[in-house]
Amino acid sequence: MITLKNFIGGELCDPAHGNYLDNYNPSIGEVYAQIPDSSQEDLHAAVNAANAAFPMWSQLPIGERSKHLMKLADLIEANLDQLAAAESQDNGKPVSLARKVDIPRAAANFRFFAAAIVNDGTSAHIMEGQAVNYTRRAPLGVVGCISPWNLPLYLLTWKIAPALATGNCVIAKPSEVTPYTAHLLGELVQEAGIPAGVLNILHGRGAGIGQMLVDHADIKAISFTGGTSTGKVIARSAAEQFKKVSLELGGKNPVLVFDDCEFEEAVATSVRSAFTNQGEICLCGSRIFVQESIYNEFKEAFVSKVQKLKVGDPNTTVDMGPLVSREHLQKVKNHVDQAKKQGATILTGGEKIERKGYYFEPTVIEGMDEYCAINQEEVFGPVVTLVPFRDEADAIAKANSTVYGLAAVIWTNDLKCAHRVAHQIQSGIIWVNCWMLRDLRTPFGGMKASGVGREGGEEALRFFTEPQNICIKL
Ligand code: TXE
Repeated sequence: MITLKNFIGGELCDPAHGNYLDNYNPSIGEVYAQIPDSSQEDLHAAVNAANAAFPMWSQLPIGERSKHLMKLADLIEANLDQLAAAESQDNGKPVSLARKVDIPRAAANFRFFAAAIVNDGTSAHIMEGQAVNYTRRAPLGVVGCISPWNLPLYLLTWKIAPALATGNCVIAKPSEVTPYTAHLLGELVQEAGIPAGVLNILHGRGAGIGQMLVDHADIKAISFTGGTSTGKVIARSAAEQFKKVSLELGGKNPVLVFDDCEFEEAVATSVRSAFTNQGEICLCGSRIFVQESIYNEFKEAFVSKVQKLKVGDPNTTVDMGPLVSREHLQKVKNHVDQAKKQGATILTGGEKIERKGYYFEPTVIEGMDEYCAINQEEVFGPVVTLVPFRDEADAIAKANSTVYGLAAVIWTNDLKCAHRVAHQIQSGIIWVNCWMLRDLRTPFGGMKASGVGREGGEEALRFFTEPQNICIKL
């Protein structure tokens, strides 16, 4: 049994009250670790450490801050094997995916923002003959970063990296469902020689330590990724103190397949965009709309590919591991059962896999219109629907028919159609003839119930700083 620790003031420490939560390995459904159930005392210690570190960290020359973060990126890469194994054990994702995507991306997050700050400038507005205005961008102080369980280290570092790079000190709260790599990150921060108190990591429940973090008066901003309903609670709490919030929430992303697309590529990538990471990525395309003229052909090719997906022990060569938790497995099953009751046709899958652990079959559903629950509610699992559409206008209406607006995929060889459709889809991210092709400089985030604000590149550097205009009379 592993006992994880909080990371406060540069030290790995036990929770003040000595309370712990069970942490499960989803591939076997057994407890393998105890994690701190942190309390106000732990939060106070972390806030004190962060406040004490802030003057030094925020005034460090940017070249020095950048070097610290580069060192951390190097250490993440050097510990790829251990981190990937931990991520897979904690979350259930195939270890091959963690090695290829999660851990390299965590290193890339630090490297990207470490480079960004040394290349960043600021703006000046000159009033000829009268005055010069320049914009100073100051760090906010101590900020909170709260992350979910689906891409644990990837998303935690996506927040921590820009926050630290811009000179803030951070209190991070990883998901209580997948805390292991955050614990290991604390060890690497020590090894990298990042000054004590600059990054603090508190484990525990969302409604417990998570909410305390949001409510603490010394926390100047909250960057959150997670469920839409949690986002609402956080936005409400933060509004009381006029705290800055960045919210990356759920999605119900449409994939539009036009009849002039590269067929094979559209089929293969749509399988990947539906089932990568067991469908537990906010960017997964869970509603596939296919033009009537190629609907049957697409369905046949798609289902046949899905049936070849290998599901099993994430330590072996598989396409999908187990879902993250027993509760989540049940939630996914309930969504599918409800769709069945409402008349859905299950083209493949639809059931739990009878074995130890939380496995669910890759599932393809048809026969439900865009307003049915299965096409409206975020399932966040290996479940995708197929729906035919008539023409461009119909495709756009169907794509926009949910409260969400995170990502969309368009498959067509008609460039004009791609632009026209992209401009009318209410989504923060549009991929044309590709999926998950990420450039860290681009704005990342959603419209409508998928979020508030954007992460990535300049957007993140702006979020974690306060602009101050300084006007000097000539
Ligand atoms: O998310 P939560 P969960 C969706 C997906 C999933 C659902 C719930 O549909 O089924 O959300 O997942 C912390 N104050 N996404 O339960 O609860 C919590 O401890 C402060 C979409 O994991 O939103 C965790 O660290 N913090 C998503 C983080 O918030 C609170 C990724 C996310 O937990 C808190 C994951 C509170 N009151 C799930 N309550 C995406 N868009 O990527 C919880 N937390």
